[in-house]
Amino acid sequence: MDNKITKGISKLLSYILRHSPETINLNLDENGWANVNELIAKFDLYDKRIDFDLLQYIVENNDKKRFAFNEDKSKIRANQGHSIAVELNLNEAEPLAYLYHGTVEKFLSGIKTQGLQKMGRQHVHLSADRETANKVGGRRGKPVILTINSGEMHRAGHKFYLSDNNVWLTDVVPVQFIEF
Ligand code: HQG
Repeated sequence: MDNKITKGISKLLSYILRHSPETINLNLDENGWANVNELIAKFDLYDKRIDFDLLQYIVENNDKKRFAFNEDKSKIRANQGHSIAVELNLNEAEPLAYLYHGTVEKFLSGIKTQGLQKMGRQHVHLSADRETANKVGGRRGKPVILTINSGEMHRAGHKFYLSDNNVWLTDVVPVQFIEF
């Protein structure tokens, strides 16, 4: 399967399933699930269409496992990253002592005054290793990696969640838990 085509479709799917289902008049339930047949029928963006095989290929091969089917593959959703309000029933989990956040220089002054905020998303996104954080920060320019004292944060009562595709999520990271 052509990588460029699947990457383009995957980006559009992220947009639809995380941010803007109304663009194609798609219904999501309160847990973020879309009906697969409805999605296939309504998906028509920039002359791009999808069928079940392509959708299945993307779910299975997406580099960050961004999407998941339900058991009988009649429904699909994004595993994390939503800006629209959906209840993902995320698994609460105890983090390792340190997690990482990749960002860029221009955001540091804001982060130093307000800590890490969820900005447009439902959670602050953290990575288990520096390499992943480096990629996340690299989307915006030269990456700056912040080390989060997640063990200490957890002991202080902050909740952490681990998404099905292994992204660590939390509501806010107060500045005292960030090593710059
Ligand atoms: C920054 C991608 C100023 C924060 C990635 C980040 C990730 C602040 C940006 C996932 C701030 C928000 C999420 C503050 C945070 N002042 N700037 N107080 N607090 N920021 O995209 O973590 O490919 O919402 O540092 O791989 O970059 O879409 O978050 O730079 O997992 O699956 O505000 O998105 O995954 O940006 O990325 P985002 P993120 P996907």
